[in-house]
Amino acid sequence: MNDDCIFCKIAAGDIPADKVYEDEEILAFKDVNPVAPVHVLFVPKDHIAGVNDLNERTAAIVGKIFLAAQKVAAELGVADSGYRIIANTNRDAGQEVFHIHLHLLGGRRMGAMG
Ligand code: DGP
Repeated sequence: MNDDCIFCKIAAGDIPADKVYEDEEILAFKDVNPVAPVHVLFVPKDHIAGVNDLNERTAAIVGKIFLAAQKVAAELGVADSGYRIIANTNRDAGQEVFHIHLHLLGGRRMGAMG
């Protein structure tokens, strides 16, 4: 737990969020500023600042998050229509919250990358 981290506080239950999935290691909740009809954030409960901070010990959480996202995409009805999973990393990608998270976006047609 990082005391200055908003997603650590959400994971600890200190700040409310609209949760859609939770297990021992992962929490998923609706993005406060959705850019698509389905916009869910997946975070590990343990603090990792971003993709650049993953290592051999912690990388497995990303696969687990993809499995959780697969489940949530099906539950929210976008598994067949399609969805996008994004991990913004540092300034050029516009990362705002430095607790690693994957965005699950779906429910509308999205343009090409870039
Ligand atoms: P980024 O770091 O750019 O990948 O995006 C962070 C996202 O987190 C952004 O879309 C807004 C969302 N967000 C920031 N603070 C909160 C919060 O307190 N609650 C929720 N549900 N979402 C948040």
